[in-house]
Amino acid sequence: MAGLVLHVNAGINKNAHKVLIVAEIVGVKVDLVPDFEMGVSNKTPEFLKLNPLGKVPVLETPDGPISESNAIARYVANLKGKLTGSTVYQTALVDQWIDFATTEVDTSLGRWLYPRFGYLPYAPEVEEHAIEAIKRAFGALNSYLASRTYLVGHFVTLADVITICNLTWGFRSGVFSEEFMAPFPHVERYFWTVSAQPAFKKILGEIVRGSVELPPPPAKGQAPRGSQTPRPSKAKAEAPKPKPKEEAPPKPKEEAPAADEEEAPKPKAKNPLDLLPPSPMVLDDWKRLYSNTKAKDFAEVALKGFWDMYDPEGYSLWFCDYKYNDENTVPFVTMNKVSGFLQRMDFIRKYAFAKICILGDQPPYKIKGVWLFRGPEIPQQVRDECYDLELYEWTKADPTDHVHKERINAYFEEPDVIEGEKLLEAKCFK
Ligand SMILES: N[C@@H](CCC(=O)N[C@@H](CS)C(=O)NCC(=O)O)C(=O)O
Repeated sequence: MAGLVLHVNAGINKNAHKVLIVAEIVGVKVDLVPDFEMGVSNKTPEFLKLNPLGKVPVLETPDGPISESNAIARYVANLKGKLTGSTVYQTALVDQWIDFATTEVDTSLGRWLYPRFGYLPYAPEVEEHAIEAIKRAFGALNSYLASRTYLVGHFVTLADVITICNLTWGFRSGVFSEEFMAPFPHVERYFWTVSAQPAFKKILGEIVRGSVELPPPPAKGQAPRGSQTPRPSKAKAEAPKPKPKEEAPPKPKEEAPAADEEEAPKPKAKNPLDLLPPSPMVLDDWKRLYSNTKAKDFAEVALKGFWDMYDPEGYSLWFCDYKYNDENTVPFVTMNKVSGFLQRMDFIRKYAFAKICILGDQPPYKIKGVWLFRGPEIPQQVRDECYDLELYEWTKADPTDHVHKERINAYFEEPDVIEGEKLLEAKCFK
């Protein structure tokens, strides 16, 4: 068949993501219009012929255009006869959950978020009503998901794709905080497990939960938005609003930045860490040794190699201990926290190595780790850029201290038990 062309700038547009995830799962090729510019491309006479409303996404098909993201996603799924249920009843259930995700969740989430993003006027009573409506919807969804992995049957359906996409901005923005989601653990688990599946991850990227609720915009007559203090989540009272690119708000009225625009490299200034006196230790050599050493040889080869090459003048080692371990009651949520932290440290990868361990055989799980940084201190840019630092207790390690050295060795080597606690998971930053 002739090609399918999607008019949208897919960047962070959840409606485009619905279509692209379905295309990925069922194996249908969907091309994006190159250089689509929101506010320009969707206002041309040619575009208005495809959708007189001037809204995206629109899919051009050999039979004609289709608008409305749910309908487009359903069309792509139907091309392969997949994802929409295998019996009349299942098909109805898929439709039921799509309507639920659209009318019971998405509409209310929009009323909650869009005033905060500045796209709609703010009215406290509208927000209050929207939050109550989401709680009611989540209450029902939570009971339903208590014994289920997916919304319909035992596999992903179109209902899951649309529901996950509709939920993403609640998590990315932080309004679906751990505190807000606490009464809905099955919705929480459903979101993180389904969104981590390969087709979802490929299109949505790594989702990081915003840890600070966005400030409510001022009602009429109040101080302007910039003068308001963000409302922090309970667990991280001091944490400033995180800045990862993925957490930019969606732009319903204008163009979402294209993926390539978002990733455009900034002009490179000299990193202050490059101005430190040269060190004989080459971090990449250690990272290679770490990665290439077999587990059985780890102590004799990798650990010995590390201490042989470690340069205490040019590098420093730091223990980090999570301050709020009592929050870590669900293993995968705890792991997501660590993944988010390491993701936010990506910019320092060239100058750092770390091993973070999740310990314990029952909740609350402990997060402990060790960082190796270029230079004698935790780099200032890390202190400035990564709000996670405040969530950890930092102690400079003294490798001449036997206890410190053994602790570092254990984190690097990952034995089954560390400091008397079962090692649940270890994550390496290299
Ligand atoms: N219900 C529509 C919503 C489409 C929509 O609101 N699109 C926004 C971008 S996310 C848009 O095109 N806005 C431009 C405008 O309002 O002029 C769908 O699911 O596709």
